[in-house]
Amino acid sequence: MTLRSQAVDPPGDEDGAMAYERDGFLVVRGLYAPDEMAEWKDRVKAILQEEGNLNNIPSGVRVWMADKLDPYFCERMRDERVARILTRVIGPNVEFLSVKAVYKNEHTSFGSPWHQDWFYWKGSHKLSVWIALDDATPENGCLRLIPGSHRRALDMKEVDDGVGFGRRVSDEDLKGLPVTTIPARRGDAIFFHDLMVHGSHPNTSRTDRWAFISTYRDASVRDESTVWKTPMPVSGRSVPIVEG
Ligand SMILES: O=C(O)CCC(=O)C(=O)O
Repeated sequence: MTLRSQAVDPPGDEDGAMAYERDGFLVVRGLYAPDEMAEWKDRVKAILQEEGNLNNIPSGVRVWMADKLDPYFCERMRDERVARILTRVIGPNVEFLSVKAVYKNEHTSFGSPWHQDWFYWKGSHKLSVWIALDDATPENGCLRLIPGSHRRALDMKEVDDGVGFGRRVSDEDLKGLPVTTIPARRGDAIFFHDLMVHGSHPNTSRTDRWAFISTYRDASVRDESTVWKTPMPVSGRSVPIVEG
């Protein structure tokens, strides 16, 4: 599998926002520098190690709410590079909600199953950014998604097999729909809608595949979701939080 080796500029305002609206996702190559991703990965590994969670979480997923996040990352989840794209796609008022590390390695080599994130939080629609901390390929578990699937909520099935993602879309419901696999270089970012049906390939490579997924919302829209109590501003102003 050949990956694009060169970072490309993010699409212009119109192109990026239109592609997101049409497809439900937007790939921005080289949003962050590869060296920086190595630093993020070292840092998040050290945090997980200190918590005792590095090899302890069977799903390989650890979530931090904005106010509980290491200040180093909190700053980077809201910096100019990402804010520039978020304000094009979401609008002038944006809040940062949370971030998760998703780590696939020899202990957590399964792919993330097909799901729509919205069922985990409901309320107003959110946008997440999947950031490659390692090069990601079909062999080591890169993201896959179904373009255009953000237009409707599908049936989610409750599943408990011990690896997280308790609400999933069944393969049956996806029959005949086009699947896009998105290999990524370290520092590439995939912006996607919370109704986007997505998952990842299993990691059969025995090498690491780490990603960060940060989540944002339009801060000018009332949100009935009770998941987030402490959003942080990225841009513009916010409506008061709805008490849950
Ligand atoms: O395996 C992955 O990186 C995808 C994780 C994912 O889809 C999620 O956490 O919502």
